[in-house]
Amino acid sequence: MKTVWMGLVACGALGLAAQAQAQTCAHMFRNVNFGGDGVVAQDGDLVANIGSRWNDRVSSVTVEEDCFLQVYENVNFGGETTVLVSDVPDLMDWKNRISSYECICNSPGPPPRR
Ligand SMILES: [Ca+2]
Repeated sequence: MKTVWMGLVACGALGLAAQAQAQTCAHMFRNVNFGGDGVVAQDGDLVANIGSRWNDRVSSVTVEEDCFLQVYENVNFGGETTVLVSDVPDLMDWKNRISSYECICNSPGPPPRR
């Protein structure tokens, strides 16, 4: 009796390689000039409530290349909103105000405004 091996192993390896790895989209920091502790936004994050630890406490942000960070004044993407496309060492008007956000990379444009 003969044993025949097919290419099943090769197919499995290709499937794993195609699995996209989460990409960092932006960092938000407690203090200006990227100081204090921070929270990381991943590509594709849609966060309706930044949480009590961070609500109205973000003071500066860094945004990765080819990424957009859209921030909102209120939870559930409410109130005023703005799109950040590069590092901001002092959010000024937006300091201690962000309550929800979305972050997206390698998109032809910023996320649609709600
Ligand atoms: Ca707020």
